Amino acid sequence: MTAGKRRILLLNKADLADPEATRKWVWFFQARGETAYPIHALSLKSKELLSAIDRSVRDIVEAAEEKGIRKTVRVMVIGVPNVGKSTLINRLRGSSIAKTGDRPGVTKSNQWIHITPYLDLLDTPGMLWPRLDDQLAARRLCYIGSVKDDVVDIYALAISLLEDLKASCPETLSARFHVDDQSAENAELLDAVCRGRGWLLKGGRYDYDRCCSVVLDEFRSGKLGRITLESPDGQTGESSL
Ligand SMILES: Nc1nc2c(ncn2[C@@H]2O[C@H](COP(=O)(O)OP(=O)(O)OP(=O)(O)O)[C@@H](O)[C@H]2O)c(=O)[nH]1
Ligand SMILES: [Mg+2]
Repeated sequence: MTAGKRRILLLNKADLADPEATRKWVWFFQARGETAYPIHALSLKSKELLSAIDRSVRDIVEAAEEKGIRKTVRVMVIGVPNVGKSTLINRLRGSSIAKTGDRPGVTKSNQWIHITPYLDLLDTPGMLWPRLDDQLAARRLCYIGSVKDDVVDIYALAISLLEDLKASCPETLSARFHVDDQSAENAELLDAVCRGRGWLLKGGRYDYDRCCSVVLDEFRSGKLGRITLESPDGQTGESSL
């Protein structure tokens, strides 16, 4: 979709990401001749981004102006579901014109939104690859809430997230979930978290539903720390999975 088109790369939800990993991603894109802007759409200062858009199309606008035409710049905002595309547009517009929500698939169709008299943004539904053969990438998209929870096995997803956390930031498991037995594996991790947080049902059974949804929610909302799932060098740092 972007072939032959100018693009501005935004790394949104930077407030949830490991700052060191974000820096590495910025260098990675810089080495490829592209500028990537880490942003926090909810508190973005619109001026900087509007200037970046302005800079990237100035030559086209000026060429048109020489012919006496005042061009309206039209920009498509694209990305995987739930990354904050509509939130960003609302922030730039200064009002809640685009529907947003804490789940994927909120924007259902394309919608042009006027930002300034000479800038329109197209809000688009989040897109995923038609097939994802890379199981690790698919799992990570599920962790971040880009895939609807009701089409995945939440139980298996929460277990694999806990396994990943145990491997890369075990202190999170003890600090947040009070799991002290680091030898727990697979489904035992859910038991350990239920015990640690006291999520028990009548009769002393573990409340797995609550456990799975809280583990995923706390990860997605940053309560488990600023975590980045992928680093450009493929390495995982202390606060990366
Ligand atoms: N922490 C954090 N949350 C954000 C940020 N930007 C957006 N959000 C939240 O992320 C959720 C998804 O935002 P949307 O703007 O609806 O995402 P979208 O990309 O338009 O999603 P779809 O339309 O479903 O593809 C909302 O709960 C937002 O409040 C950000 O920079 N940081
Ligand atoms: Mg949207």
